[in-house]
Amino acid sequence: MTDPVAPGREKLVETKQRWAQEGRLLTGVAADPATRLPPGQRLVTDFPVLDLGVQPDIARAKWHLRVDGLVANQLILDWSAFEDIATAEFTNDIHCVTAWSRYDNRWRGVGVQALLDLAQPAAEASHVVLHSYDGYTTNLGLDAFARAKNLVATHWNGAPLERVHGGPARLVVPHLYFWKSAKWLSRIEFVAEDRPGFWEVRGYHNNADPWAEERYD
Ligand SMILES: Nc1nc2c(c(=O)[nH]1)N[C@H]1C(S)=C(S)[C@@H](COP(=O)(O)O)O[C@H]1N2
Ligand SMILES: [Mo]
Repeated sequence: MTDPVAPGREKLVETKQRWAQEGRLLTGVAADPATRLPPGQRLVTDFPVLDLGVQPDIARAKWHLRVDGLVANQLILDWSAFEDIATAEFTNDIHCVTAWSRYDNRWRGVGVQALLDLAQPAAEASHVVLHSYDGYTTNLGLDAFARAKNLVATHWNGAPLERVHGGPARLVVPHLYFWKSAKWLSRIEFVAEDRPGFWEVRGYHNNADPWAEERYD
C-alpha cells in the first residue's frame, strides 16, 4: 500500500493530530445550516492546497476509477467512459477543518447518483471507503455519500481539475469538512461496516459536519 505521507511530512501529521487532541479552533457554538459561514471558519478567496506531500501524477490515459465491494455491478471506468457521463454541474462552498472556507466553487463531473445507479449497492452496504492514488483513505456513511449534490469532479471553475487539487478526478462532498473530499480518487468501495480513514483514525471526527463543528472525535 502507498503511504500518503511524504518523507519530511510526518511533523505535519503529528501537529494536526495534536490539534485534534487539544481541540484547536473549536468555538463550541453550533450554527444553523442556513448560516453560510460555519462556526470558527474564515473566508478566503485563494484556493489553498492541502495534502500529505504526495501529489500523484496520473495521466488521464492511464486513469481508472473502480467502484466495487458490495455492489451488484462492479465498475472500472476509464477516462473516456467517465468523461461521457461527467455531466453534473454544481456550485458549492468548501469548508476546511483548518478554518478556511471558500465560496462559489463551480464543479463539473459525475454525480454520485449516476454512480449509484450504475453500480447498484447491495442492501448490506452501509458505508463507503474512498481510496486515492496517494494511498489516502476516508470514510462516509452511505447517506452522507449519496447526497444529491456530491460529485466526482473533473473540472473546477471551467478548467480541468489541476493535479494539486486532485486531478484527474476528486470527490466533492460539500456538506462536510473538506478532508472527506478525497483527491486523486481511485476507488469507491462499498462495505457493510464503518472503516475510519487516514484522519479519522488520527482523532478527526467520523462525521465532519462543519455546522455542528465536528472537527475532532
Ligand atoms: N488523496 C488525498 N485527498 C485529500 C487529502 C490528501 O492528503 N490526499 N487531503 C484532504 C484534506 S485534509 C483537505 S483539506 C482537502 C484539500 O483539498 P485542496 O488541496 O484541493 O484544497 O483534500 C482532502 N483530500
Ligand atoms: Mo484538511
